[in-house]
Amino acid sequence: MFGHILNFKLKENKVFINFETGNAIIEVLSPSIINVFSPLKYDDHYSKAIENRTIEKCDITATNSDNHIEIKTEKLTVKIFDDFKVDFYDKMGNILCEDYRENREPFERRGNGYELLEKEGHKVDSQNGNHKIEIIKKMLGEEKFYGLGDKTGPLNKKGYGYEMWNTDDPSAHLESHKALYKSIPFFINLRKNSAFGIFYDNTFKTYFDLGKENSNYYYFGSDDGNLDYYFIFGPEFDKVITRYTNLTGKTPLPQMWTLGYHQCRWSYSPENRLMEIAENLRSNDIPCDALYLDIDYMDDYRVFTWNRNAFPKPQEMIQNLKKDGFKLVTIIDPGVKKDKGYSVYEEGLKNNYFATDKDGIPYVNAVWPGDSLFPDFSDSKVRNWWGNNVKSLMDNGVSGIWNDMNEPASFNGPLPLDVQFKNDGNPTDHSEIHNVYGHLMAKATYDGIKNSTKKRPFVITRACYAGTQKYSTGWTGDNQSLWEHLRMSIPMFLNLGMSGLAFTGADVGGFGYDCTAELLCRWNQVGCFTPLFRNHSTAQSRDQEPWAFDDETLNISRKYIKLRYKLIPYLYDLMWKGEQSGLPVMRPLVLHYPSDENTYEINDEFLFGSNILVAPILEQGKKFRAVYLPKGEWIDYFTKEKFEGERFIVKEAPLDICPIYIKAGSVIPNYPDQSYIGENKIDELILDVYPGNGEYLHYEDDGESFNYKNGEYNLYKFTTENSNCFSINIESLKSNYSAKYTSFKFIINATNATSIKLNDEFINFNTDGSKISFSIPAKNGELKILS
Ligand code: MIG
Repeated sequence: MFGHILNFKLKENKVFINFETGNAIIEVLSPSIINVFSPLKYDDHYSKAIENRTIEKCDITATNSDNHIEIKTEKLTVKIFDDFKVDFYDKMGNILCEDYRENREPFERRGNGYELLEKEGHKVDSQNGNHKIEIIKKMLGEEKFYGLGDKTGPLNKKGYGYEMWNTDDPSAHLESHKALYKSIPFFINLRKNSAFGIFYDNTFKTYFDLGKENSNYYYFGSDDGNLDYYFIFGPEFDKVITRYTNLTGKTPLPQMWTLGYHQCRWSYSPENRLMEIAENLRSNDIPCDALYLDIDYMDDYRVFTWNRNAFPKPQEMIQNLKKDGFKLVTIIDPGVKKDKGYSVYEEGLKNNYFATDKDGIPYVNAVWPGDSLFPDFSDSKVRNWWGNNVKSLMDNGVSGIWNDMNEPASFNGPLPLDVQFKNDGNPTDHSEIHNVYGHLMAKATYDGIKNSTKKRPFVITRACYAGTQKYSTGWTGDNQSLWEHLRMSIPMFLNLGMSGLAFTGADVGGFGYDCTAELLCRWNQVGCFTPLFRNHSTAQSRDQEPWAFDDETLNISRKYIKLRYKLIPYLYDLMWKGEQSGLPVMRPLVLHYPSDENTYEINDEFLFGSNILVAPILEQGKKFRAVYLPKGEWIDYFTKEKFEGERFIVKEAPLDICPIYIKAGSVIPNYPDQSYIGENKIDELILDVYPGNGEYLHYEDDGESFNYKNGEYNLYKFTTENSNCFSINIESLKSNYSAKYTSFKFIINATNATSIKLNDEFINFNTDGSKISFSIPAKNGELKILS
């Protein structure tokens, strides 16, 4: 590619290299993060994913070896050869990642009748062509690949090829789909207990092939943009995610209510239908925090308007819903109806806020409102304007915004690649903006909500790029009421989580097609552990609310929605911890057990944090399944049976049972029953304890404001130890939020006690089968369970 190395120079944290026909920069962002860059299109990064490019000061050397340049940090050695071949070694000299020196050699597709097949309507997969930028890495053996956002198919992406081009494909999502709504060009490579990640920060259409066309190498590439990727070393698996999110941002702590159950449908309209849903939720004793308005609440699909026939007094209606504990979330599409006199259109037009064709004429395509214009979210002025429009909805009392159709989707064919965007002074076209269109719309929405409410914004978006997690949650788009889609959602969530998006969810029950009673039961059992827990379905599909089938379905749905509410403080803790670590809520087993090969390909189980393992039933009629338990002792959540890990067990799971296991040594904070978050002030925190050795941090704050950023929160540490007797140490690490718990109610599972001491004084307790329980003031102390 670049010819011979001519010379190089180390300046601060960068090594500038001149080749015969190109130049490059190797930049050390930290001892474990190296940026490999060549300004093929632009002189700088202009990253849409990385907002705070922080450089960690560290020791760097760059020396000339006979045929290469050698750059060393405390953790890595990077060797750069002629033709800009780059190899990475750990400090012991083990190869981690090596550029492939041969040419690509794709397998051959044999057979005739290519045209006929296509004519007959078959999708014929063509070979990925050659690309202007191609980074080809040698397959060293035993690699597993994870990440890449919302791609379909199994957890481990080895042997598959994908594209990054945000796509709204209304057909049923299959393993063969190359792209869906999100483009997150980041993957993790795990080999022999040593992991690294690669983030290819390029927003043009991008290709990933992880050993599909040839098992000797894997590659990524694109036809435009810069050569710009980050090598992110672990070697620990979880550190790769932490470091990737140090670059692209963490999923922030949300308002607590957003973690409740959400009920949605296309569409709850008019107002009395919405109110009927609200009443049904309460009368059926289904806890719920959020209701949604899909596109029909608008006046003829004009964004930021209300259909006053269906919703005559939105503000009053929203206030009434709030009295009953419901928040309202409204959908917003990017397309602005081309319509004289409509203020959003007129204002956008006057200020040149819309994307244009090459002649500067606003580009028109059809979406729900008919002919529409597309806001140029690449421009900060437009984002501010959009944010102010969002503010008008928030001022009406709306609590969150749901961004749809922001790939962007369009009815009259896709937006041409030469549609023009202003891009804050670096004008460019759709080929560069497409994959960040939804990302930038989410940013505009986040900022608009934050400015108007001063609370933690709640945004849901369909299209994403790397880093969208800073602004928005993501849902997986138009799935269908198919068992296959329930099954597929699990590796999808896990890979999204490893790609930085900790707050995701799928339409529970399935969007397209008609749900069945059994499918809804099993889907709620998964939804219970999905950070975004929203039941949603399309227009014309059968009703899919928990009461829409029969009593059994209602009871089972209620059981798991209530379990979710019980686990809210645990989930909230995970979000708070995730804001620092970047670790997702739903985790593949490999994330915590990367040296256990049995975990590498588990597609149908996941960890909810590190303490809870969920092994849902994902097939119709199935009443049992094999469950893999990793190292350690695990306790069946419902039966309290104990199991030693590192083995498979068979678990019976009638329709009302989702197999759940708690790691010994866990302290799981629980809330009492509530119909919505904040219904009651929680004075007594319940601590569900599973004896063993462990440590747990519990976080408490006001659940909505940014005051926690100024230290207004409480932090409790629970340390459990199982030696002579089982003991729990309670320690307050921080105590700056004043409305705090007054007492702790401990439930200690799978334990017998003759007596219990708190700081050496005997206390009263109840015994119930193999469980004991007692309440104590919420203070520091040492508990001893004596048996
Ligand atoms: O063309 O707003 O994915 O959740 O209900 C369909 C109507 C547009 C697609 C979204 C879906 C939403 C629907 N939307």
